Amino acid sequence: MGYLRIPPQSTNNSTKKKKSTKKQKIRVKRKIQTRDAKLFSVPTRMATAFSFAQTVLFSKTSLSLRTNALRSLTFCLPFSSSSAALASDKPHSKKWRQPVTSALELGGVKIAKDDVLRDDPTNNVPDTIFAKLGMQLHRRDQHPLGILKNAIYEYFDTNHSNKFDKFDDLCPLVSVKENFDDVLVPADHVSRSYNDTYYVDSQTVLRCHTSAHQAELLRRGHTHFLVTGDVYRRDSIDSTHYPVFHQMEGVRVFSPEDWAASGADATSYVAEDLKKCLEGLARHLFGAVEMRWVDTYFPFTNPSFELEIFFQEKWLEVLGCGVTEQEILKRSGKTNNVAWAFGLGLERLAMVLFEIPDIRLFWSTDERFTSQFLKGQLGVKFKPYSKYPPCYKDVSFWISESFTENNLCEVVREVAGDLAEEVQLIDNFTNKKGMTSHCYRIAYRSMERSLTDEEINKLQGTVRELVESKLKVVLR
Ligand code: FA5
Ligand code: MG
Repeated sequence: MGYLRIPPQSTNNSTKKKKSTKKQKIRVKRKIQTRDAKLFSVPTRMATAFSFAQTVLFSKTSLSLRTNALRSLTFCLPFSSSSAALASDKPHSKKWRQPVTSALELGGVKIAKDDVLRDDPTNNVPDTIFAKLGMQLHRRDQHPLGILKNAIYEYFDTNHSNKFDKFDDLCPLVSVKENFDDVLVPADHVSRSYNDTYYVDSQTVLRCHTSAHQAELLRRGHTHFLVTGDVYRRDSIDSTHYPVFHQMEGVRVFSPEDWAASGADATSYVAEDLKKCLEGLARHLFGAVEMRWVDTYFPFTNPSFELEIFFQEKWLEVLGCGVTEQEILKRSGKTNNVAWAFGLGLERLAMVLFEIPDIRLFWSTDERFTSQFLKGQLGVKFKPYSKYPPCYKDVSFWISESFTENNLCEVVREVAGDLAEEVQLIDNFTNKKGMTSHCYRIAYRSMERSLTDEEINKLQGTVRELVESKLKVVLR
């Protein structure tokens, strides 16, 4: 247990230094804007900080669309996940969508593409997202996410004598009730907006967190469980944010006899157990790594915490957790119990564990990536096979009232797919007439090949057109 680490400034070279100062300035704003900070949580960065000073060595090889959140995703036909296939130079509109062949079968119900990409005014799911539905990276034993999931299972099985029930194929299409109401997300909470969540129709969403399954599993009588799955969010573009990522939810329900002998009140007992459990998990996975707890807010837990790990010269948020709100337990008939819950960001943990520098890599089908990971092998560090040069393009415009950064990122992703590496606000001012101008820098970079000028110019041209037509902004 220790000290609050202040991330050092980059000192590599003068160009870098200049860039990082600028970045830092912007990052303050972005931190406020990014989903991590705003979706469910509002971190109060006043946390207890700690680090694992000693290295602990572990040897380990070593649809009805709207029905039941527990419907499982039984199989899916293979979709192409290559960025080239996802990149489109056509505008973002249902008419222009690239055909994604095939259908899914979810919990025994066939889901056609049109069931998810509906002609409903509330539908904001693009093709690129539909193409990821059912990929289930977390169920592949040779994929970093599958390897990580299995390692976490191993930790819980060992420390809790196989008590945790595991679910990893629950359908990602859930009702608004399951995703939000059942976990007490207020009616006016930002996470419910079309700007932040993918809606299939006004009552159905692509789950934006695995907490969507908490209430139903509790109602079904589960008291110890882990739910792993793909989750979907409209979000910013950078190396640690992707619109589809994976979470693992953990819930443990305690009974009065669990805390009675401790002398502590139930909430403190459970909060302490939660932190110990997650610190133990971190040691199991990482051995020595610098971490800190941050107090935060979630609608479904109180108190609430986030765990951050120092990675690539920054604090990286890897999970949210807390003591479950009593109302959630009450609704599932557990009036005498207290529980903890957590939601791990699997990509974030895997990035630290395998030293994977960019979240897009998890979707790579390039053999140079996939061949580096083997079932059960946690100790592997990813060896970058190449670094192709990025290409930066700026776009400036007068924003409209309805402009949001997430909408811009959605346009960029639609056009450039995984070639979009980062979208960053680099200039922001308001003139005397009250008009606000934003300038965004888009970094294009392929992880697999060099991009040509012609290709980038074409992408940027399409981005500019769509930004103007779809986002109702005036290009400068
Ligand atoms: C949640 O989603 C809560 N449901 C977690 C929770 C569960 C809290 C149970 C309390 C009890 P949050 O929005 O902070 O919280 O996301 C959890 C983790 O998902 C983050 O810590 C981060 O590791 C990861 N994450 C969030 N957004 C992204 C993204 N766009 N790309 C990759 N990982 C992300
Ligand atoms: Mg968060």
